[in-house]
Amino acid sequence: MLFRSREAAALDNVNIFQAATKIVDGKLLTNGGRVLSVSALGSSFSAARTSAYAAVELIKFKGAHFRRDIAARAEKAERVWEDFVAEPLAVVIMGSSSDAEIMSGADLMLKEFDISVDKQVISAHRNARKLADYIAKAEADGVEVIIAGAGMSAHLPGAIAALTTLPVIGVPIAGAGLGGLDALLSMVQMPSGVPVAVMAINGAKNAAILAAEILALKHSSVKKALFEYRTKLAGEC
Ligand code: AIR
Repeated sequence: MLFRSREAAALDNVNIFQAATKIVDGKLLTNGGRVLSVSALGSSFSAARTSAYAAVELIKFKGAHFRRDIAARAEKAERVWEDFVAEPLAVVIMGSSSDAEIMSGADLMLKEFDISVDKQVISAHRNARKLADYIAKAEADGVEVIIAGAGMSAHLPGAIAALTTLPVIGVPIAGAGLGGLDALLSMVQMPSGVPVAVMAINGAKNAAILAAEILALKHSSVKKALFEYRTKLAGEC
């Protein structure tokens, strides 16, 4: 009677209600108006809406028409809300605001992979207590990887690694004087048992890519973004 309506009703989490119709002499009659309601469950508005409209697209009958904008506003609001509440998966910490320009390379790359990130300026030497408190909170909030950039006697990533078992990626920043070699050696020579993954001097972008590779083990959207990035890279050379 209603083309593929059984198939539509069989979709996961979809219910179809028929109303304002009656069968007379084997024919389905209506006075017009709404004759079917399709509802769907989902883990988000967006998922529910996609399921409901997948069912709607299957149902065909003469004179059928339907609204295409149901829950569209809720879906849009949900996207805004998701951006707002997204807990950071990664944090970028730098020893000084003078490191910000170099470390913005990490920020840009994390954005390209759509990874939510928190940024902090905390010096391991100037405010060790604040660093310890922040790392404890980040860990409790579900952060999964930490990028730390610092120059000179750059103990920031090592100090963070001492406070957590989360993976720590260090970025030695080139400062005046020793050109970053000081920071590189400070970071890379960690004692056995407390590693830091150290990037090249000023290698903030690679730090973000490595962070993405760690996150991609669990987060399929990051894995997809990384794959797309690598494909683009290959096309450029
Ligand atoms: N730094 C800050 N606290 C400890 C260290 N190692 C580093 C910063 C920055 C450099 O010292 O990461 O690269 C100079 O910092 P500032 O604030 O003097 O410009």
